[in-house]
Amino acid sequence: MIITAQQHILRQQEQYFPEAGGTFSWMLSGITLATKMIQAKIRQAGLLDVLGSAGETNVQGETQQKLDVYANQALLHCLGLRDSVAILVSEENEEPVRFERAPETGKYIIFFDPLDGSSNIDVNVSVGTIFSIFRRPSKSDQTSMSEVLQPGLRQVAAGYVVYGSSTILVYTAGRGVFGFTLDPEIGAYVLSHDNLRMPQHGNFYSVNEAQAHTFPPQYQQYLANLRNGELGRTYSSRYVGSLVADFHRTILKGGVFLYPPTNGYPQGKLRLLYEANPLAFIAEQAGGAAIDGQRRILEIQPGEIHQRTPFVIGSKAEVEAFEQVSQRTSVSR
Ligand code: P6P
Repeated sequence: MIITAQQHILRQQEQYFPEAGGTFSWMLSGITLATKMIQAKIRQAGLLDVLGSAGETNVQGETQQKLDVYANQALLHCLGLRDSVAILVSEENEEPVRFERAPETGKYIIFFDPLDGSSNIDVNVSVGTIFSIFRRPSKSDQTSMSEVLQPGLRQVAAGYVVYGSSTILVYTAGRGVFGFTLDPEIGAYVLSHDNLRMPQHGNFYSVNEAQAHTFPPQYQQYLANLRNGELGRTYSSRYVGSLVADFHRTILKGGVFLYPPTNGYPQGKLRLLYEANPLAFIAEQAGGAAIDGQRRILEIQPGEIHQRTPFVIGSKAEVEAFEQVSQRTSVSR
């Protein structure tokens, strides 16, 4: 008996968000539709003229790949058609996209990275879409950014799609984590990972070793401990260079992913609102943990929509081991 993502989301909504009256599941269907459009383009990338850059640079100053542009347009279009969406915040757009909707209709704010890791597309490495959903505060001043800059603890749902050897949607609505594999024959996401739990510890660590000499001392000490068996386990290094692929392996196999502060990215490279927050929500819902080196990612009060953060996410054992090293290192300084 197959359970599709739409059926599952409806069931979660009836059970936990009866007041949503179908708007929540209708909104999420906008995301699943857009990701099916994106994956169709990715699967044909080598055949259609979609490889290579669009010749533009995005607000991050990064060269926009054509598929970046397509993915962003697909999500803006599909979600913009959902009346329950009040504001969209995309990695590809400098400012939030606001829809003129009354607060009782436009109830949600959605953040997304439309195609994370897109520079890997040309070499056929997995890429992903990441999304994070908040309720719009009831009393909110449309012009201010306060309704947009909420801590991750207030997310109502979050998820990602990894476009890999298969296309898998993983999401949480605060009641566990569920994975769905796209069945190309029926064009539906089918439940494949029911109540996904992250192993309490793992045997993989995932970090860009080439930058290790520029990491702060506590990160260097921690990585040395992982390598020399200090945690009582042997580890292998795995680094795809595509956040969603590295995180998907971590939630399934356990271990830890890190993007520390570096000379090039003193605040870390990854974005708080549409990369760290959604993955942190999923990790904690699956029994894992996510910190910025000191604090829970979900407790950070954002200051601006594209802000970056250091990122340590994975199994409880590995994240707690980092916190212990970090405390010892700061005491000894
Ligand atoms: P580096 C991809 O560009 C990305 O934003 C994430 O998907 C990935 O985790 C990270 O950057 C890789 O960065 O500096 O190791 O190449």
